[in-house]
Amino acid sequence: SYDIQKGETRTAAFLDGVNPNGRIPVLQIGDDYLPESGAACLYLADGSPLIPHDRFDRADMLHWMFWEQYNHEPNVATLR
Ligand SMILES: N[C@@H](CCC(=O)N[C@@H](CS)C(=O)NCC(=O)O)C(=O)O
Repeated sequence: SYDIQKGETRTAAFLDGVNPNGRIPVLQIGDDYLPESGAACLYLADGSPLIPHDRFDRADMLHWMFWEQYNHEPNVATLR
């Protein structure tokens, strides 16, 4: 884990090796690192019933994921 209050996601090691964007969460999959919470959700839910088969429902899932990133996350989730 990384303590963002101590700047642990802004070290050269983190920026070079984990996420050049300097932010968490980052999902580690073996030797690979996957930044962005939406990408992690998609990776973990892929192939499960959480991803709708229906074309519209799948796009509607993305509608809420994009809404979360554009409206909720910058205004509420990262506010400090
Ligand atoms: N769009 C990214 C946002 C990630 C983000 O903003 N993470 C914040 C914590 S909630 C962070 O790592 N802040 C540390 C910093 O900016 O130094 C996601 O959804 O994963």
